[in-house]
Amino acid sequence: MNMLLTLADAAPFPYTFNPAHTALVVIDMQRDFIEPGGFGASLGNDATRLQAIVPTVRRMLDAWRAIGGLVLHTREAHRPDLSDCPPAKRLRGQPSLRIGDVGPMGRVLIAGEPGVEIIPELAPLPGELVVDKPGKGMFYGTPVDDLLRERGITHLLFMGVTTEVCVQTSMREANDRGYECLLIEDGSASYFPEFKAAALAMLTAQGAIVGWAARSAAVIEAIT
Ligand code: C5J
Repeated sequence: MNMLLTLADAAPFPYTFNPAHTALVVIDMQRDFIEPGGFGASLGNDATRLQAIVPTVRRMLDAWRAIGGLVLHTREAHRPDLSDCPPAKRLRGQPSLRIGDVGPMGRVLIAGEPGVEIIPELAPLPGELVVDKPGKGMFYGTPVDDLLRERGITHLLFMGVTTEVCVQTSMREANDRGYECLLIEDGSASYFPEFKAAALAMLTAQGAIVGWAARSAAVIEAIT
């Protein structure tokens, strides 16, 4: 679909994008964050909180795939030898399982382990981009910028988890690189609802200082 579309109800003001130059970004919808027994749960979080957005993310993905739009999935994942995991990240806090430890879904946040996989309902399709990232943001230590620029992508629509950590960090990194970013608010979740609300307010404040926000229904209506 190669045409300019406008989401009139986006916050803080209408957002215009051309799907041909826009990627739908799905951040870290991995078993390690979404399912009990993974990294998210090992930090003391209620992983079921994140499951609520799965049908919305799937609906948005289906609509975007139907118009042939580019999809980028990210996974927070480290090398098996942990050479890309700073000790400060591994040793922070008092989780019951640290990155690299063996848990119910294999080694926590290690590439290739079952827990790192994207949940089956949202599994990437052939031709979609899948990028492992060692940090919270999707640009740090990854080829994401090149992958997007060589495909002519200028606009990014974000979904995924968690809103205030990996989604917000990725959106801020993208904004600094000149991408026009929008958060699909009901396609993103946090273990802490109040953090999601605060992130949404921060991102869109001061005239879209980081970007825009809109609901999935508005995006789906615009593209169908
Ligand atoms: C976290 C993420 N919360 N994907 N990762 O550690 O947001």
